Amino acid sequence: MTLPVLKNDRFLRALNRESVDMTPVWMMRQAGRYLPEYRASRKNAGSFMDLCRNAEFACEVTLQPLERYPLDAAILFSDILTIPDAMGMGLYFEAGEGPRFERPVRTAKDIEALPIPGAEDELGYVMNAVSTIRKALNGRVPLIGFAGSPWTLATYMVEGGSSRDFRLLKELMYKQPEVVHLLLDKLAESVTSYLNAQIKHGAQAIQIFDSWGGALSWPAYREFSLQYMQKIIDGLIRENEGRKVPVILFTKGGGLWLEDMAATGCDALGLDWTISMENARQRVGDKVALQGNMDPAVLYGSPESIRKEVKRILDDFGPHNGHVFNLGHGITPFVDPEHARVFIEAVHEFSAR
Ligand code: 1CP
Repeated sequence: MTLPVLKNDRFLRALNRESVDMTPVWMMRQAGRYLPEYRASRKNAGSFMDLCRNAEFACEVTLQPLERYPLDAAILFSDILTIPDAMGMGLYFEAGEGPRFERPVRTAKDIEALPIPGAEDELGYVMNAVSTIRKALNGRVPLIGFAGSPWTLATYMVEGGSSRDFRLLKELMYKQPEVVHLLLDKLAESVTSYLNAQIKHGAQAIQIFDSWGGALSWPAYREFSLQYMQKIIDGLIRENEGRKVPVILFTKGGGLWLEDMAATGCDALGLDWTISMENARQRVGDKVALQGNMDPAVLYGSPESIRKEVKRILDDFGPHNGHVFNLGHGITPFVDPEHARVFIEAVHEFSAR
């Protein structure tokens, strides 16, 4: 089967630090609860995991933000917790409380018993979604595949759900580091095969979400998060369909560690809003592209204040190649969809060469 040519490739070009006609933009969590059409699809599907497990529904919600806005990339609709779910941990969502696991893992015995899930078997529904979305996109924009970092997945698996302080995982890390390494090793292997399967099914770029790596000390970040993301990057398929498959590494709160993140061989770093784009570019801009970095809370402001902040960030990055505009973390359910439009259109308007 011959694939349609990519009509808009400025996202992939920017990740390769090539010239673009305007700065590409997408939003983390762009398909989600701030969109009324998403809430309707979720109701039709029955639950969040039903949306993920059904390729037609996953495709429908992936495309919803692209129907509304001139976004430059689509991101697979799924979740980072599909892997621990496929390991048999019993993922469920309590209304308004986020993800939970029926059987958290807290001992060496628990962790030894965890299987490495088959990317084409237990996780085959995700690959189905990737193929279905890629086909429906028909070359409109590139499709991003993703996974959580081993450290970030481990926080949910040990704590049993979301956490503020990661007390149980950190306690285990300082008392029995070898047990945590056993878990992270299994996760790195699972994530690598999962991401490679996404690439084979049509993902054209990959983002690794290390949402909670920033909660670690500098040495602990290297030992318990970065090391395992490095392993994943070393094992990923880097070229497919005759084109490079860029890898974006996003550690929220990782601004102090950019040099080491860039040394992993990734193609781009995702930045949160705590760092200046200019500073980040001077430190690592000859090695990797940069993605970011507007505070999602700016979208609560007025259209004028949103436009002003977009302009500031573009100026902060300056007239160089290698910028993908994004929020510094996911868009929240409370954002007015019209404000997301103002944001996306302002990026294109102010950056048009
Ligand atoms: O409808 C609902 O109530 C479910 C809300 C929801 C959604 C829309 C969850 C549960 N996951 C998702 C989709 C999702 N999750 C995507 C889809 C693609 C897109 O971006 O449009 C992606 C990339 C994720 C990734 C994800 N899930 C992360 C990493 C990114 C981040 O925000 O830091 C994390 C930490 C999760 C766990 C998770 N799943 C769902 C929620 C509400 C959470 C976060 C819980 C927490 O804050 O601890």
